[in-house]
Amino acid sequence: MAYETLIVEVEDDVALIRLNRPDALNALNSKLMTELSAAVQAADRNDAVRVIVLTGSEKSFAAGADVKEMAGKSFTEVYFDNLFGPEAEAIARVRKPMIAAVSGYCLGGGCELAMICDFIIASDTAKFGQPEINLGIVAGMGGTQRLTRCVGKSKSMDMHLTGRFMEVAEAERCGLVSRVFPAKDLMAEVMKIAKKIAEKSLLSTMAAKECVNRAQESGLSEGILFERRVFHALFATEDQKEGMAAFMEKRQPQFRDK
Ligand code: DAK
Repeated sequence: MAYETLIVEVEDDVALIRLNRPDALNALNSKLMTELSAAVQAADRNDAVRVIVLTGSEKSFAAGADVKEMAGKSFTEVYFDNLFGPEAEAIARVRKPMIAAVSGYCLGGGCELAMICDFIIASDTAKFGQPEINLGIVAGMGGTQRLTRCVGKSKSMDMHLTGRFMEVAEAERCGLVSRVFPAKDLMAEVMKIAKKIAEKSLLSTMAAKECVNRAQESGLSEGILFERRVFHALFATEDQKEGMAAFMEKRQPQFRDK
């Protein structure tokens, strides 16, 4: 399907979704959010896709929600329209692994979008921030919750209250970013990582994602019990038998998602 604000390619089990509003540094407008939620849901349903990569341009992953589109809206409008709520929820409901590949600006709704992904791999030019405070608003797509769970209260407060930008070294140090590569190598490295994940059993990558996400949403003992039950359940799969047999026979596993 052709999109106006995205470029989508599916190759070697990976759907690469690129935000494409270069004139606005990939600011998230309604069109982009509608298309993005449709594109990730299509990738989630597509049997040719095992991993999704979400990226922007080298200059900007996304500079936030589109301020020009939002500026004149009233409370009544954003409340009744539930601005971006359904789209963000649809993106968060994706069950396949989803990586954010971030270069340049990753601000406001852009940072929130990256945090909805399962993990963030960034280039050395990436800058993260929640600058909504400078616009007289607060984050609206999960930023106060996800950033706090990720980096802790003190740094999250600092980011949300000052609106400052965080360079990538700090982002990696505080756990917002899992790995950093030079900008010129970012996409090649991310695609290698995505393909590595695509080689695993889709049953176990989806189960692992579900278990890790439980850690964000439940107490420790409930999360541990959930993980244990998922672990037990995977013994009902052929891929578990194959994975363990391959280990003992000192060969590569041939997973069939069964
Ligand atoms: N919206 C609209 N246009 C933007 C934009 C944005 N967020 N960011 C950049 N642009 C546009 C600029 O207006 C400019 O357009 P022209 O003037 O050329 O027409 C073009 O992109 C290039 O930007 P600059 O000329 O400003 O480029 P610089 O390199 O000088 O500066 C910058 C880059 C990223 C530092 C700067 O553009 C900037 O500060 N941008 C705004 C960053 C920001 O405040 N982001 C937070 C937006 S608020 C919700 C969900 C989400 C949200 C809220 C609710 N719900 C579910 C309820 C999210 C809110 C936000 O993200």
